[in-house]
Amino acid sequence: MYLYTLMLFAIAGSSYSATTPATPGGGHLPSGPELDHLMTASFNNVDSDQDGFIEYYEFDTLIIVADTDNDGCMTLDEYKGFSAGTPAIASKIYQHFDPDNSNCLTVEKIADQFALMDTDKNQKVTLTEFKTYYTELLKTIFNDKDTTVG
Ligand SMILES: [Ca+2]
Ligand SMILES: [Ca+2]
Ligand SMILES: [Ca+2]
Repeated sequence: MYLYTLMLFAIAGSSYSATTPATPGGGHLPSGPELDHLMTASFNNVDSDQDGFIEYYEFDTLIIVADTDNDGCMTLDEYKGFSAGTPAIASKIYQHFDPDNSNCLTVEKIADQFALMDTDKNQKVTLTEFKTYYTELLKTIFNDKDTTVG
């Protein structure tokens, strides 16, 4: 477990270096069944009443549930413990939402993401809407590294 943690720190610390070799569970962009499983698991994480829709309050609850020490901040470590993705993916997603590296995601900071997911604006996010959002999010995050060189 300790070694595993160290390895993750190594991955996180080198995410901007040249192409990472395909480490099992590492920082590659998931695809196919792996991606589908990740998105469905993430959706179910947030859909706390399991009715097949993410409602806005459930989106708020995501931060509150993941904030295990109840200090109002979801830190990167707290997010990793909650996320369905690998720690490497969780780190990238977290950094995307925390560009100023405050290590503190609040309900307010992610509130507008709900509107981005809910494309038909009926105040419910379906699994299909969620998958569309998540796919775009991962594309954005994993293409980022190509544009930081210059
Ligand atoms: Ca729900
Ligand atoms: Ca916290
Ligand atoms: Ca909707």
